[in-house]
Amino acid sequence: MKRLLSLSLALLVVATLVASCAKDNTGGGDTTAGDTSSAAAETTVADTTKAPETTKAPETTPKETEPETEPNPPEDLIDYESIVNTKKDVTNLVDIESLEWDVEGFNDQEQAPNLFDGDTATKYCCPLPPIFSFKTTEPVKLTAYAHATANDNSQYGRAPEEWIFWASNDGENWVQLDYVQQASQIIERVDYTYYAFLIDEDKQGEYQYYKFEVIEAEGGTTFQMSEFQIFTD
Ligand SMILES: [Ca+2]
Repeated sequence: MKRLLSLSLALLVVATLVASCAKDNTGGGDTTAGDTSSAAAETTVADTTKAPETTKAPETTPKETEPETEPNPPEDLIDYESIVNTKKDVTNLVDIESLEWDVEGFNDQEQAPNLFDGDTATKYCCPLPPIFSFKTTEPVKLTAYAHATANDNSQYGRAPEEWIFWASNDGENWVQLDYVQQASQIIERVDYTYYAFLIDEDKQGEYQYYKFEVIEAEGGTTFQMSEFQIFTD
């Protein structure tokens, strides 16, 4: 009986010791693991917080510069004849007396009124970058416009390469009807040739003042154009 009691006691002591060891180990483990994971977590959190900050900046920069560098080529080549046949040419509404241009032609025979004489053999030819403006005799909703190359575009590439066509109802507050870059993707080095451009539906509206701003020519520092036309539906 005594033996049994001592064995039981011995077992109890061993059990208590084992339990105590396990507790210590777990406790120690917990502390160590806790410290490590908490440190790791802190590092990870800190890293993750830092990461978006650094990636955010470059992401914003390209987005902001994208519209400036993004090419805005003209629509696919539009058949000029189909525009003439399906739309109404209202170039006769241009009040020639209202025509103004800020860069003088190279001589008296190369001034802006030549744009509206119905003859591709006469042209407006001047140094870049000119703007010409005109008023129509009544407000009109343009859906297309066209311009023609002149006598020696095949040789020098003086047709406009980049331009903005503006419209207004008071001659002071302007809206953009069309903005074209890289026009040489469709305007070839040919002479006396008309090219038509559609005005997007969301840009269309009744206006009476118009302004054509040439930014670049295809081949250098000289701009020329023989005719300018406007169309409505
Ligand atoms: Ca002309």
